[in-house]
Amino acid sequence: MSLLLVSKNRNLKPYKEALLELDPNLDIEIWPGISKPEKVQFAVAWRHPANLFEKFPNLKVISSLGAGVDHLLKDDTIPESIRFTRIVAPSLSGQMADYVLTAVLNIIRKTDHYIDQQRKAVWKPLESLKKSDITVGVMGLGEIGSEVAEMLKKNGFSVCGWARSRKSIDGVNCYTKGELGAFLNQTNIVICLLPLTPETNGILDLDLFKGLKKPAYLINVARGEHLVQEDLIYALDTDLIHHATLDVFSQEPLPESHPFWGREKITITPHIASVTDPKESAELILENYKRMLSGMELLHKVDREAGY
Ligand code: NDP
Ligand code: OXD
Repeated sequence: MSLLLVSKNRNLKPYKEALLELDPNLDIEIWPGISKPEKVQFAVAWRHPANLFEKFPNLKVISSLGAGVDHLLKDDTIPESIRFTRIVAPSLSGQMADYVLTAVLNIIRKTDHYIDQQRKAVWKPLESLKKSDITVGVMGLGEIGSEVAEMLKKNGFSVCGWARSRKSIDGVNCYTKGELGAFLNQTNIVICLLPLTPETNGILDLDLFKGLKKPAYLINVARGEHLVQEDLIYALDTDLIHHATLDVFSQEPLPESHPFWGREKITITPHIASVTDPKESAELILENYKRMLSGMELLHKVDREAGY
């Protein structure tokens, strides 16, 4: 029995080391150097090569190496019988909460304007937005979004949230899927923390931007495909949206020629809002590996039908 680690863009050695530290007897293969594909029953994947999983006749479970599973779900060569799990970990939510709080504070304290003014040697105090005048809205109140909403509330913001089902989070105004309009009407700074599914693909479009309370701002930390890129540029040019903070893009790395790079009203980070920690993930992966081997219920299973 062996465990396979596969990624086209992540260094997997720290994950292998963390797993072996927990159990030195584990048999771990790292793609592409796989010696015995028939022994692989459990795989851990992040951006895997196309058709890879067809080569493992005894594969039973694939764990995403992150919170998102869209990279697995879009591969229709993976048989229905293979179960998917994902990483749900305190440090993933914690890092995301820090990133979002930083981005929200940068917006209300106009940090980008001051950075620009410094480059031009301009000394000009600007009026900050008051916390009391701003509502932050979180789209997606799952493992990460709910923690982000709670943390914003603790930091003195008015917070509302939107999810498929009704949520109850202390002090947070929660809306359900059919109440998107009411959620947007309340929201100045919208944060996307939805999973990427056929329903949420392209959800950050001109209609959504028009529905936001003004002044309006966007923070997208979920997936690039949530955003209709030309709608964002139009919304920024027409002041429907004042500023966008983007950590995720439909093409990563974002190509050098992409129009987002040159935009003053866009802040770009390279998909670093929240990154899985090898030690923390290794514990979860090993737990699920043992559960699979002993026929027990897996942790953090993905509903392949719902898409998250
Ligand atoms: P969860 O699966 O725990 O939560 C998803 C939330 O979205 C749930 O509240 C769910 O509602 C809601 N949702 C799903 N579909 C819809 C819909 N059609 N309409 C309204 N609400 C919907 O995900 P996580 O919190 O763990 O992660 C969220 C996403 O964050 C990931 O999928 C990933 O894309 C992104 N991410 C980005 C990172 C980065 O570094 N930029 C790092 C980690 C994650 P309900 O609760 O009712 O089911
Ligand atoms: C994740 C991510 O889904 O890094 O964990 O985006």
